[in-house]
Amino acid sequence: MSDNELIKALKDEVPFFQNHDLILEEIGDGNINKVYRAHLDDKRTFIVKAARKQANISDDIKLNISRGKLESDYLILAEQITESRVPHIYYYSKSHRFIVMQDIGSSFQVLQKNIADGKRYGFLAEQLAKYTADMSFSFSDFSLPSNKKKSLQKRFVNSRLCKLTEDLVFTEPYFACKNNSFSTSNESFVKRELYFDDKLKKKAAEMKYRFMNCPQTLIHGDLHFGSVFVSNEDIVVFDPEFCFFGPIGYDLGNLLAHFLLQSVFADLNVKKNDKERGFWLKKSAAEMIEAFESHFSEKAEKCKEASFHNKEFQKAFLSSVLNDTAAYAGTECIRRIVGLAKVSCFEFTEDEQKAQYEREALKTGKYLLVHSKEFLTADDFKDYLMNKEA
Ligand code: SR1
Ligand code: MG
Repeated sequence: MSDNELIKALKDEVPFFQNHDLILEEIGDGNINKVYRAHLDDKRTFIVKAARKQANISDDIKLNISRGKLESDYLILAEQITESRVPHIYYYSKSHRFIVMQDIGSSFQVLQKNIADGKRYGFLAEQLAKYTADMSFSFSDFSLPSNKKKSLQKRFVNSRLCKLTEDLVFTEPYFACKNNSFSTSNESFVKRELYFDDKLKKKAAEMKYRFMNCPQTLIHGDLHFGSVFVSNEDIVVFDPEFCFFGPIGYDLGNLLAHFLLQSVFADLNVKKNDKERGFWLKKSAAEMIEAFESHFSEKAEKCKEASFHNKEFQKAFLSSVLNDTAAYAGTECIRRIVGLAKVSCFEFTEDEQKAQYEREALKTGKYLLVHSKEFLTADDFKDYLMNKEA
């Protein structure tokens, strides 16, 4: 759909756009959608997200344009659970497949860019933990009646985007796939450490299977630092188009990976005097997991379902969530280095710096994936993170 066709559809369909002039300013630089700020003639602004049939990042990837429906449904539910730490949804167009949502304003910026620019936020770890704990608990069997959970699970079947994750995160990074790219000097390193490491490939296959067969709760499905806005006091989570009922540890693991991808960059001192920032990033990651553990256990202790009121069960459950968290942090680190969709905010002045960064981030990802079963409590993450070199 062209911009003019979109403007026409917006004015025809959205009740509060009728009788207004509007201008669309394209603001999105994402991989698979077009995102605009709509300026109305009365000075109000809204965000409009239009699904594209193929990914911006690769013409070979064809997508379903109905995915915005699940994204709006997730955001409507999350608004209630998370005290509005998501944009408000005003309208979803079934016929033209666009979403009209709240423009949260210029006091919020994308976390990924701000973290890369060196900003630090004392509240970040706690708010990310609270968001993931509140969401994952509220849509799990700890909280929902069995039949309600199953009908929601059915509603949030997101086959096409899950398949994209299955391919891009769990399959392609582990063989010489045409979508993969990395520094030429790392060719033999990647072959040895990824493509020919059978133990690693087995673990990646296990985590893929678990991603496909573990409907524990409604997850965001792509919760990286580019899916979070931050202001001086708050976060807002957005872009949950990959949402579905999956393993609780997937979102938390993705967040952990992005703390680590940033800290590896900082620890290598690519920008001078960055070591202290690397320490802050690892400390924040450890605090996030500790806060998640305590929020989730606190909720589980008060859960309504009597059979889950068992301390030993709750402890074991949380440990398995933390095993998944470590493993999915590992798969996310690996795919963001060799796979199709990279983290775009890192700048390197020399090729060897970039190659070294890739190797360190891959070693980090591998360690977490292969040793995931050793991460049973938040303290295990703290020990690892606080003693981690690069
Ligand atoms: C076709 S690229 C898709 C990737 O970008 C999104 O951010 C997701 O991470 C997805 O894997
Ligand atoms: Mg996205």
